[in-house]
Amino acid sequence: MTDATTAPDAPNPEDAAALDALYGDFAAGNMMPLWTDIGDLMPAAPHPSAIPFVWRWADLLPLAQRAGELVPVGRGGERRAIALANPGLGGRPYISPTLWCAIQYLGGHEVAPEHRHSQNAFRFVVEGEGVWTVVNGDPVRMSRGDLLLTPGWNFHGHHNETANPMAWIDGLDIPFVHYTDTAFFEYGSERVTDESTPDLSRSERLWAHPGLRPLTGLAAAASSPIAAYRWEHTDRALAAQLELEDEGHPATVGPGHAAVRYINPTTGRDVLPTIRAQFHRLRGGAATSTVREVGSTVYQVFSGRGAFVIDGQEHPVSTGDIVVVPSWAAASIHADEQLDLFAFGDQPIIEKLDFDRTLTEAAN
Ligand code: 1HN
Repeated sequence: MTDATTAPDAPNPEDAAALDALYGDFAAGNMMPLWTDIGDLMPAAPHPSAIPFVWRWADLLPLAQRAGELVPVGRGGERRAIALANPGLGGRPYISPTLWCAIQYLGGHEVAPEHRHSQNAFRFVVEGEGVWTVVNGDPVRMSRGDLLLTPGWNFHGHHNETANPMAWIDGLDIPFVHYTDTAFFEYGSERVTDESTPDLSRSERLWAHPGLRPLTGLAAAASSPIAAYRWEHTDRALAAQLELEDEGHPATVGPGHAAVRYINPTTGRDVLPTIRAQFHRLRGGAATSTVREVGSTVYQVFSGRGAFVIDGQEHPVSTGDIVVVPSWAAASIHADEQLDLFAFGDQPIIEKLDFDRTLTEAAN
């Protein structure tokens, strides 16, 4: 028999009082013992606070339009950008723990002033035209299906050449930069520094020729020197993969699933040091396997209809809808008709730190 005074795991009253005092002194000393405060910091597998979530373009665009009528764009606010806030992230304007995603809206003839920041950014255009983004003085046309890059610390502003408004999505590594206290910001010119509207930026004229790099640019750069990845090239690359599959040559990542990664031509690696950008095309009726991957990924439907199945829950999607897949969520994509998807994620960070893992679940 044991009693309260002899049980090995029950402290005697003096010990209990001493333990309380110890915990009180830990708290007073800004210390936290591991044995009571590990919380969810050591899960057996990632257990994200971010949840799988879908924002509908049909909801986002009218709200951005209303902001366009009510809220001016200019110095101070800088951008009419409305962040997509993951409901699991406690009211922060983050779509995932590392990524920011916003819909940005620029009315006819409006100008978003120049500035620069250490955060890396890109824009992707699901519809519309007429805006040029000026990156380090180089005017870059923004058109449907284009991926536009603004690597960290490049001055950039946008101007709308037309009388029609335009909306697009922005992706940035704002949360990661915030957690790591690596943010710097500086204002630039209130107007864009070059209001010309060339079809191609100087960066594309120098760099965007397949398999060729200028001999004036042989050093590896952390970010891609190509300011715009044009839809005609992306579309052609994806179409070719599916044609080759039809001809019996292995070219797709899975049956009826063509995919490309946007790359930095100076390294062959991701376009930005913190953000991966890819594009997927699924034939109507095709589906991907169910995959878990460390790191978060955001998709925007460029065209078509289908569904994401994330952790067993089905989310139907159509053009413009934005889907976030948190780290290690089990996700597959199904196409009802040809489904074109732009995707971005934080995998360059994960891979540089050697935290990358993927798990493809057995088909059932
Ligand atoms: C920014 O500079 C842009 O340049 C978009 O369009 C969104 C969100 C936070 C901070 C800076 C842009 C941004 C941003």
